[in-house]
Amino acid sequence: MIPNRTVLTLDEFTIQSLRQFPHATGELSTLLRDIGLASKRVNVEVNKAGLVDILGDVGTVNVQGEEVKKLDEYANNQFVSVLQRGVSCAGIASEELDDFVAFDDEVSNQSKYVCLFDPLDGSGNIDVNVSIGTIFSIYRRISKLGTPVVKEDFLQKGRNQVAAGYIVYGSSTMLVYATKRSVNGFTLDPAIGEFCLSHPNIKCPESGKIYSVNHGNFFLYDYGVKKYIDTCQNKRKEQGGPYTQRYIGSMVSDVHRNLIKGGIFMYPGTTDKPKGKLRLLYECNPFAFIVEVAGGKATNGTMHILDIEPTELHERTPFFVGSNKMMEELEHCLATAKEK
Ligand code: AHM
Ligand code: MG
Repeated sequence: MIPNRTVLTLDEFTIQSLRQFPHATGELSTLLRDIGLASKRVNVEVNKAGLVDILGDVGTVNVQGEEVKKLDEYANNQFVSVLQRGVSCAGIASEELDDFVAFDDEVSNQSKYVCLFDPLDGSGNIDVNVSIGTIFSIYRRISKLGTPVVKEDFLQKGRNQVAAGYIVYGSSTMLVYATKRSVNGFTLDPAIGEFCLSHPNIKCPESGKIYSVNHGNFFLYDYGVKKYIDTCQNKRKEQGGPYTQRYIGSMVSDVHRNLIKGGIFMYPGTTDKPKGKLRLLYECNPFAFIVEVAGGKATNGTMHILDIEPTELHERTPFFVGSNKMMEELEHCLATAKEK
């Protein structure tokens, strides 16, 4: 059988989208192409992870106080160098780096975008061959064109994102990205080394039956979260229950599945870590943007993630994201819960 080669590649798709905006410069398309290129390089290494001596810890500790795996470092370097060599990014901030990096050369200073990313999320899963991912977020800089970018360019609220996306290195490799208009998914065709449009115009189902949370932390959650988990487990059959618990421990895969099938993903605060584990800028904002464009919702339990004004590059936040109806149920539990 001759495979269907008429599907749009990522480049073709972004260029075609440009045609609807005669004044667009194409800078965002170029930036997405660069991200696609870096992710293809990372993908090659991820696929070899079991074969070559790339597993294990580099031995250093990242700014979050966690051990850095070799592949994290490789992924980070790929994204930084591809974007730095490109012409569409003025600077980056990464979960793996203490501070943002202003590319600060004549060409980069003329770029209007900055990019924030988690180069390899869920890296604790590398050694055991479980899906991992890259998450990215793109903003228009607020500092003056022609100058090096500054911290304020990165500390914007999520609502200002121009685009956001993720790559999941799973049973196949997929790149999903959202602009304000739509969310589209592209699967890597290894035969031609291109991301091909496989999931056009992704919509998050209004409701679902999957809830994703680290149950091990159950007794450390607030009463409202416990109550919601209880609700998921006690749904009657005629209400579609009990809901199914699915938690990979790789947020990219967990949220990707729930986005396609309908569901809710939660990383609440715990008694010892009231702000939870996930980073607002590198993990929560991009997913909040993607899921909201797809029709779902994301909050920190009290407000929209996208409305939080960040104060630090590496700040964390409790995170709840998913299908509208499930989010409504969660919000009801949080609002009516009395601490017990
Ligand atoms: P990482 O950025 O160090 O990989 O951590 C983020 C990951 C998420 O992908 C996942 O949802 C979460 O950590 C799982 O954490 P836990 O093991 O505490 O449930
Ligand atoms: Mg991460």
